[in-house]
Amino acid sequence: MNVLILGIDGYIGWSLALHLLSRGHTVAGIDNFSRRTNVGSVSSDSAIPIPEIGKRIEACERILGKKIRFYEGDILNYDLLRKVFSEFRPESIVHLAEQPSAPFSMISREHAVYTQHNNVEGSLNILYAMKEFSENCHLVKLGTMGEYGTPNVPIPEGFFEVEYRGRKDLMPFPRQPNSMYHLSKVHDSANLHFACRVWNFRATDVMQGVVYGTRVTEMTDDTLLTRFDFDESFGTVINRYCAQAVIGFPLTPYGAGHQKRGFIDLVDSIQCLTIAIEKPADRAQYRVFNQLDEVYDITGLAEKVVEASSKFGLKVEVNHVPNPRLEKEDHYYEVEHNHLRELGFRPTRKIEQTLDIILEDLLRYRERILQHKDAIMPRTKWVEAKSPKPVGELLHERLVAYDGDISKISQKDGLASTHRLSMDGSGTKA
Ligand code: NAD
Ligand code: USQ
Repeated sequence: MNVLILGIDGYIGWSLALHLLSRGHTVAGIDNFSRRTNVGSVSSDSAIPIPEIGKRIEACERILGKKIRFYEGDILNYDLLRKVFSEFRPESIVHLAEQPSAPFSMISREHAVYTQHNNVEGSLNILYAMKEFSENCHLVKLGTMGEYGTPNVPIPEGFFEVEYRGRKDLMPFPRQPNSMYHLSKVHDSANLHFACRVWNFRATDVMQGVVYGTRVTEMTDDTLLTRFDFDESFGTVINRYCAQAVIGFPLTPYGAGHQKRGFIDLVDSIQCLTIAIEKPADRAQYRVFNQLDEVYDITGLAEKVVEASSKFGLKVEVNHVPNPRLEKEDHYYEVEHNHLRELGFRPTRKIEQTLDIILEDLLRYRERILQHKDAIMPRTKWVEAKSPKPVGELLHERLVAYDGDISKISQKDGLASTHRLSMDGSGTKA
């Protein structure tokens, strides 16, 4: 199959490219290297050195005997998309080319605007390029589990059955994201759903959990490895913990540390995306996959990393730091994730095995992590310390306290001037 990977130079994009090639697919990719630039802008670098794209492609040809067709450029440039779509004629597109960091999107107004502009306009351009050149092409779009937030009910795969005033319908599950980045993905999902409903597109919207790991099996040589970030913006929690452990830096659960998230090994993320590509959605089908393997509490994860590190003679401490983000720190979290399993997904290995592999890989690059250790501690705050709690957060707390009965929320709860939603959906002033 002709697969076009948008964001091929990235953490997941490069890993996916190597795996798809090994399965006999023809792969082309686009990248504007913004990930490299953005990580540089927060004074950090990939712990694992990654050659520039020409050398990566050369290594791929030399070591794996496979060719990648690469287009340098920005997917915000529609003329570039015209050229790529008309030359390569993709049958499947995997869209990973977005600004993926929540903290980066929260640094300033400019970072928020950049993130949403890059992500939302980029995705729209893809939809219009599909409309112009390949309506039958299947789009696999990376969304994120964070689109849903952390509601106090189980999270279904995109849709849930609602009964309201005696009538039933299948509706999109509410999205309550916690950062400007996660919010950009919600806008993308709405646009994708629209394209499937109105233009009969076929699309899979992947609500992926946090990915961890250093490699996939095709990375048989160091020049084929993918990037690995550990700074406060671009490092994700397990990868950060491992990098911290390797340099003897205390692990940094934020706040109370009972935040729960869905996680997936890089190898399994690639396995799932491959399944989505090889078993595409039907015409006019908007398919949503919750792509994760296990749910972990972030302090429990820190303990797992401490244990794994001890096998390498590393003595590691855990030091909870004030939470720079506004998020629930102790909450209910249940996620349905059956669709990919029904299509054949089976997790490759246990997290303990992967932690060993990550630590072994990172120990070789300890000096590179040390060079950028100042980029580890969180500095980007969601709100300044003195800001009052946002009304949405207060409202949620009260709803939980009153078993979801909004009518019991009284003026005493400090929501007197809040514009409340009554149960029949009309707005009422408290
Ligand atoms: P990444 O930043 O490493 O990869 C994205 C790539 O796209 C980068 O190489 C970047 O340079 C490129 N890119 C960004 N904007 C572009 C543009 N306008 N034009 C051309 N290229 C552009 O990120 P990743 O970790 O590989 O994530 C890939 C996708 O998966 C993202 O959409 C991210 O939101 C999503 N995701 C990631 C994770 C995770 O834990 N890594 C989890 C859930 C979802
Ligand atoms: N966290 C810590 N300590 C750290 C880093 C993070 O406690 O040192 C906490 C965060 O506060 C959060 C959780 O760990 O509660 C996850 O944070 P993260 O940085 O690993 O993940 P997140 O910001 O949600 O973003 C990452 C990717 C993003 C992807 C998302 C999937 O950067 O691209 O969309 O994971 S998900 O979280 O399911 O939405």
